[in-house]
Amino acid sequence: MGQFPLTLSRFIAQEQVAHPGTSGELTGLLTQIGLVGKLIAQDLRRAGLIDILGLTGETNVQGEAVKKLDEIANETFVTAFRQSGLVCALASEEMEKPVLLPENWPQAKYMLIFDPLDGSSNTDSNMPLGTIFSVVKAERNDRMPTEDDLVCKGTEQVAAGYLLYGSSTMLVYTVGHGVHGFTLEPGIGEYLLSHEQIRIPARGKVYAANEGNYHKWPEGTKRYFDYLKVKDTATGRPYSGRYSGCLVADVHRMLLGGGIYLYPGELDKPEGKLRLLYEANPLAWVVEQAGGKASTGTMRILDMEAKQIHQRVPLFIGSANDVREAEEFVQGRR
Ligand code: FDP
Repeated sequence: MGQFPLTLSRFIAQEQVAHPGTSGELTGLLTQIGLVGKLIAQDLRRAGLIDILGLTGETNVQGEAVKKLDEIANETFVTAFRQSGLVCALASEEMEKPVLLPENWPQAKYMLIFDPLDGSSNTDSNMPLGTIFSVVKAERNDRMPTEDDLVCKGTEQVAAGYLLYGSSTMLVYTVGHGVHGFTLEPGIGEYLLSHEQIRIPARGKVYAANEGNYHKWPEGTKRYFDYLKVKDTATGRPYSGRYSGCLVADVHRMLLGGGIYLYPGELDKPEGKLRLLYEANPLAWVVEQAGGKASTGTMRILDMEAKQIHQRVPLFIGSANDVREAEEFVQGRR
């Protein structure tokens, strides 16, 4: 037998020894996220058999139709974390207001912000889906956090990552010491280290975007897209287009192979579609920790001032040279 496989919990424990600042509470929290991921993955695997596909008939706070699986994934998170005693507040894409858990405070200092099921338009066609999470710390010791305390800048995150439900289930996370990926081994129900210290190539050959929106984009964004399709051997153009409709899956592809994912602002909707706190911020931190870059087109995502939980933001994320180049076009410097 080769090297003995390293489980998620063992790896986190080792990281804690190597970086003594990392708290034990955070270890429990990441393990619990892994457990929730297993429960969601199990539902997804059987979704076509147990009448949980399709819509609930409700509309969420973003005005989007809620899928049954969105609701199930959200409930799984809330139930698992309410009972765990590990966090004092939860906020998610599917809930207009955060769930505050005074019964867990002051023992639990962490707050979890998440998108329970990213790419939910993929649910009914057996395409990849994801979960995105961001962990922040309640800074005040003298009172229970409020909704405003969850609205933090990306630089304040203490852990972030995603679960990818693809041909295999993966958990990828950072606590600020690089990015590590674990693959769920279904036979033993454990996440095993499969991608240690991921580094994103400085330039890729792939772009991911919903190009159906091309005519809604500002001039600079359009010119960048046109540029990606022009032949040029030095920069490896034309790039290949690969868009799954699931942000997690597309960013994961970039993380491993390089390239750029874009959901730009539009002329009538300059703020774009994606959400800052539970989509852009956690993925930006993961990608930066792997050596990449994440930008609004004009500034670093992690430096964005957060004003509200469901705030939207344009996103350009991936290989550093690709994102830098996109910024030059968006800012009219090219
Ligand atoms: P979805 O609305 O299906 O949940 O989070 C939003 C997201 O998916 C991303 O996962 C995905 O990249 C993008 O929106 C898809 O939006 P379009 O359908 O507009 O392309």
